[in-house]
Amino acid sequence: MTEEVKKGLSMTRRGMLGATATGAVLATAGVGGSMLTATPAKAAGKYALEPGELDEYYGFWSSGQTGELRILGVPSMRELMRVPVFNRCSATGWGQTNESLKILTEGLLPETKEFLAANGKVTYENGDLHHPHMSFTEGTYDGRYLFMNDKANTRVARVRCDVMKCDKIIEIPNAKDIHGLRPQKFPRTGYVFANGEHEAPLINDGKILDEPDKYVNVFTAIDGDTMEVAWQVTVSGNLDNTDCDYLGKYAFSSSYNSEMGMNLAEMTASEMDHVVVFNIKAIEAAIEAGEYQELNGAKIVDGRKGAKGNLTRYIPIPNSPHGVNAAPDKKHIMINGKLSPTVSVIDVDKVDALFSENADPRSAVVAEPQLGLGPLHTAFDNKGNAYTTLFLDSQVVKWDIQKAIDAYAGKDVDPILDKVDVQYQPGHNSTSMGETLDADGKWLVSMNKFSKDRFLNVGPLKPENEQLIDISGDKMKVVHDGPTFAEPHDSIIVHRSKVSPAETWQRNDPMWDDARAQAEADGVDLDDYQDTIIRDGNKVRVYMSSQAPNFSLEKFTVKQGDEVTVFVTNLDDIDDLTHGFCMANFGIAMEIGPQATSSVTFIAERPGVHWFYCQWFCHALHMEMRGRMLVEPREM
Ligand code: K7E
Ligand code: CUA
Repeated sequence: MTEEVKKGLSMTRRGMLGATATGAVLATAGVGGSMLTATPAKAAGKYALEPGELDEYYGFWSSGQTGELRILGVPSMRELMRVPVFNRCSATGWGQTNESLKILTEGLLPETKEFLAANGKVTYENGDLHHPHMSFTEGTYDGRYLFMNDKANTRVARVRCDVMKCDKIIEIPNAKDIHGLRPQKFPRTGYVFANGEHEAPLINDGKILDEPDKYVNVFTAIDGDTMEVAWQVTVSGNLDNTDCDYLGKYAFSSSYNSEMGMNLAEMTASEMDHVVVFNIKAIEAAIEAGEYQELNGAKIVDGRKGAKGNLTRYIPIPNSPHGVNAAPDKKHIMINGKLSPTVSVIDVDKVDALFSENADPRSAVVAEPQLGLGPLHTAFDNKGNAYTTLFLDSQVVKWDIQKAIDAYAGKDVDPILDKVDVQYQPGHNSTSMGETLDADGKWLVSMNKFSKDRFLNVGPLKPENEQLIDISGDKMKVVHDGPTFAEPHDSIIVHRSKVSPAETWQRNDPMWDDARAQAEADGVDLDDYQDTIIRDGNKVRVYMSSQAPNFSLEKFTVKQGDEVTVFVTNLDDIDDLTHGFCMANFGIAMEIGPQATSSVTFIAERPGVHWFYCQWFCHALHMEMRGRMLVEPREM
């Protein structure tokens, strides 16, 4: 009997004995990913994995003003990877390699390129990534892409789940500062809906300045397959968060400033703000019929309050709503009150009448439970319960959706089932598979904005705290504190059966199409590797490969002032054999994954001997993995 089989057998036997065996089950289930179904439901409650055990879920995390995507394992809450997106990365060369610069620049608006050039830059160097969400097919994750917003510079990015790298970034025209973002759930993604948060003149060329009554806000639907803007809708009030139903009919965006106020007093003046309902089919029909204005390459329709037609409706919601969350019952959309202690529950089926019969918009609201102070976001289990963060109360409240509806209809029932303290001040929360039809009710993560005294003091800037909560029982139980650097805005918790990243790159990956085309033009075949140095005026292209523990070129010579492009192809084809290329004292470093090609361009303005080395530990002789760039001085 092989060890493998023995382990499998003992796993099965012990698995039946109860909770003590969950460790063994998880460990075995992880091997090769072939026994995913062996992971038992009773694993909920066990969050501390033994060394070598794998998590049951991927957590995809935003990082707010850090600008990257993070991958955690849930329930262990171990950070597994950082995926640079809107930021720059010293380790991988994101923001420096030609491959990443293409992605970071090609989707910028022409006016932005000009503006950046005037400031000596080619792209934005910061980002504010709030909302990462995976693509859907038929209401559940399909493991193709992750989409995410950049509030700081009005962009939307896509990460490929096969390699966990960003492959597209677009800047959204006409809108200002993309905040809420959600992919279409049904029939598939499809659209990625993106809220412009801050209002401004639609043509923002300086002719209109301090005239807020002329500002508008813009909602955008992006085609997630092509990463192009499909259409836009102008709206009244600003747009905060967004979500869409499971039927493919409507998207919903909250507005905390229906007043279009410019200061805090004005923004919070009225008792009621609103949620904007976007009628997807009607908008598509208007675009089809040519009833749009074209501006900066985007087709815009008018969905402002009082606009004719059936494109939008405005449902009044108590003061300054924030999070928008679609329940996995396919029927209810939660609008979180923020300044109001309530969550307003919209029945999607009742939304039809707002459009077909011009029914009172409030008739779509079927519950509005008082939950506590500062409700921001709501997550769901598979038992009809909702979990709402209470920012001011520093709690998560668990409540029964049906009971809330009954109470609103006049029944004497209390929808609140449980409250748990979190440390401190939660913003988003997310449950395992909770934003899909496969919500499973095992885990909830509360992303708390403050950690205060929870960790060793590291100075005035503190980490934030994301807490893991076991929701498998009647009572919620906080089981883990996790400090994180700025800022765990939002996350999704995805069962590992939904995602299957590659172990190595494919040699013909589109990521280096440009490098491949250049190589071909230079007579270099990237698949049948030969070292080649091409001189093309003052441009020098150096093609080399890496194979532990060597670069194929031990040295190359250029002239001072040459524009040098180094292409490195990593010929190692086993998993976890990444090399690096760091050109010392040139500020150049990049990652080259197994079977990948990476390239970087710089001006060799420093004469003399310069070492390049592999900065990614790859072999016992990793230190020896180095070579020289000899730069001949101009005068000689
Ligand atoms: Cu999703 Cu913080 Cu941008 Cu709520 S937002 S907390
Ligand atoms: Cu190659 Cu270190």
